[in-house]
Amino acid sequence: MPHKAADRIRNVALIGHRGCGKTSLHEAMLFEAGAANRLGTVADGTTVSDHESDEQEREMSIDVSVASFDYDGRKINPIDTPGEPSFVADAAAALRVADAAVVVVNGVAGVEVHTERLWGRADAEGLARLVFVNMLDRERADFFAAFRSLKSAFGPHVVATEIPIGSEHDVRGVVDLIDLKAFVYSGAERGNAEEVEIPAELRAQAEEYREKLMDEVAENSDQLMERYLEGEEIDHDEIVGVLKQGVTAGKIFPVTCGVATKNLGTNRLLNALVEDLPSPAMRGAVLATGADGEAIEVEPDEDGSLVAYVFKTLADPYAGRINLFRVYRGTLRSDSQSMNVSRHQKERIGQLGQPLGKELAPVPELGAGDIGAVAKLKQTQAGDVLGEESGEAAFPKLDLPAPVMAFAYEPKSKGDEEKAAAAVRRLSEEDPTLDVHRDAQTGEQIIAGLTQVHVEVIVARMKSRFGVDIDLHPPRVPYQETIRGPAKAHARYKKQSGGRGQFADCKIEIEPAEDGVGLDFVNQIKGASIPGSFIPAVEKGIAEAMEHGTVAGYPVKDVRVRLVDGKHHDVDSSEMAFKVAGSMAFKQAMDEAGPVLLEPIVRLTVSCPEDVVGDVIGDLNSRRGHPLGMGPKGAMTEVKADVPMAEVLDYAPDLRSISGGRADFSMEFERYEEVPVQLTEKVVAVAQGDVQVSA
Ligand SMILES: Nc1nc2c(ncn2[C@@H]2O[C@H](COP(=O)(O)OP(=O)(O)O)[C@@H](O)[C@H]2O)c(=O)[nH]1
Ligand SMILES: [Mg+2]
Repeated sequence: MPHKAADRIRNVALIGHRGCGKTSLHEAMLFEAGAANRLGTVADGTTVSDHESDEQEREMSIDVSVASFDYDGRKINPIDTPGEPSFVADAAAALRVADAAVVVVNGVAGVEVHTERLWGRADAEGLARLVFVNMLDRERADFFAAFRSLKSAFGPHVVATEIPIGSEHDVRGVVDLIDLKAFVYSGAERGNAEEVEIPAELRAQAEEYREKLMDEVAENSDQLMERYLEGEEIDHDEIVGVLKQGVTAGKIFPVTCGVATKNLGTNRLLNALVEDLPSPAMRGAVLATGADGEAIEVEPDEDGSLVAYVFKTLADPYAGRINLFRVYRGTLRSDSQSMNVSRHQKERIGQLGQPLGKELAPVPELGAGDIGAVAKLKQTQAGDVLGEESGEAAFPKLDLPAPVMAFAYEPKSKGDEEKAAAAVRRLSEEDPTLDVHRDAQTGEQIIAGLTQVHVEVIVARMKSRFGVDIDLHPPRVPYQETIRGPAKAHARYKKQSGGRGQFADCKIEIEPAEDGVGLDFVNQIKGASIPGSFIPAVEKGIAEAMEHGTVAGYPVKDVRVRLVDGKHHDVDSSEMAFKVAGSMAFKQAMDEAGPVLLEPIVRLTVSCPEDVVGDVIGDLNSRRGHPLGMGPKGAMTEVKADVPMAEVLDYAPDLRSISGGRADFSMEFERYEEVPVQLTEKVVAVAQGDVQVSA
């Protein structure tokens, strides 16, 4: 079996806010295309995509999931992604390897917070986007309201290619605006669509929306525009051809609709993937970095030298490590030799697989543009590139939030320490937003993730996959320190205790630097007051001093340090001495430079029933929260606020009791802010061990 050519493939990531129906739509596409022989449901835990036991229990996607199938002579690789922000790494990875995104929108709520966030990520990756307005059968679902929310969020080039027939429990089908044809659906079986006349009451509306569609399409071709304005009939293939060019260029965003759980509109979505979205060949070259750091273009040429990018690593306790990858250039073959060009390690490629959820069907080869899986590579992990020695290429790192929710942990049974450490290490291979380390100050083992849910999922996986039970301690707030003004310091380190002495002397000036800089070290030594070979030691001493600030021992961020002068001794000076002097000078200067404590602020989005909004906001105010506004979100009200992380470390049970369990929330790290003075003293006291924190 030869591989599919790059012009016959569609790689599409399903993205959207949690619960908008991505997994259900993924399932319906597989079912309609004949790749799954029943229509599984999220409630029963029977979908191809959510195959992990914890995904089924939580009724929520956690890992990216790929399924490949043939449809209309194409190979379609739809990638289901988690909408929950705790697992954004997988959504980001999917968007990296897709050529287009299917943006799924809840027909009741319209555009939600993470619809916008993920749209932005798709935009940054330069992807074509097509929208599917789902859940039109639900009470209060309104296609046109959702469509308006899409236009107001994403601009005038969002354009309907379909409108629904009927609404809420009475939704029956769709009108295709390109061909002006109507389809109704009965039951959820495969092939449930039947073409009918456009219902009389929808004719005028269909004409109106078709005109809007044609205006947008014509924008993308002068030649078509001219003929369209002259009133000429434009045929299907021509409209679709121009539409696809516009979609590929990110200049037009078609909106389709349906009901995933009733397989309503899925056949038309499959056709839209083929007709409206680009193949890897049409998308063309992607940008990467060459061996010498130069920008290179990687063309989807199946005969070129291999470039395959690994976008997800799964730590399966039985099958070992499984890597999901996309071939960008060349052809990867089963049972071949390859090279991990990111780590400069040879890799033996065993059996390649074509994924369908957790199943891998063996395939002999995968060509440029295609997506597949391979088990048991020795060194390779997500982010790495497989290639040939000659064809080195690297892709930019994914832009992911920092793991700020840090918990210390301990195994429940003594003696399980090694096992626990091995389990978290394996799980952190799967997840670039997980940080596991030993705290240098306290010696505790730390698991840090994006949110509490994120860390809870990891703890549950340690138990279910690796058989280790751990206890989490209350999370600790990752405070930081910085300075607010300039200062100077002069430090001399001198020891004369018989034998060879120690001598180093340096003068520094410090000042606040821009956000995200960390340490900006500037060497302004003129002449040889400090020999060049000792300068790195001074910088190292300063960097070490910055690991523990003078306010409460937290890491110091964003300081510019100029080394302006110093002295040395021909015999007694050493790197060691200059490191100590650098560190002493920094501590002195920091004390004089208006040092402050910074705390992380999270953005909290609470979705709750109207009648508890007052209580929710009152409670957030008492947590030093800064309300950002509220508004209706479908049947619920959404409240947003920026709140210090220290005040919401254990928010879930409190929100549950305020709302009687009817509210939901998510939080994401937003920025660092100065801790109010009266609270700084408390944090300092705790950090110095004078006060015990109670859980
Ligand atoms: N009524 C209705 N329910 C749906 C539809 N699509 C999904 N659901 C339900 O909505 C819930 C969330 O769906 P899911 O596919 O897990 O959403 P995801 O988080 O985007 O993957 C599940 O209980 C689905 O059964 C739909 O079109 N209509
Ligand atoms: Mg899902």
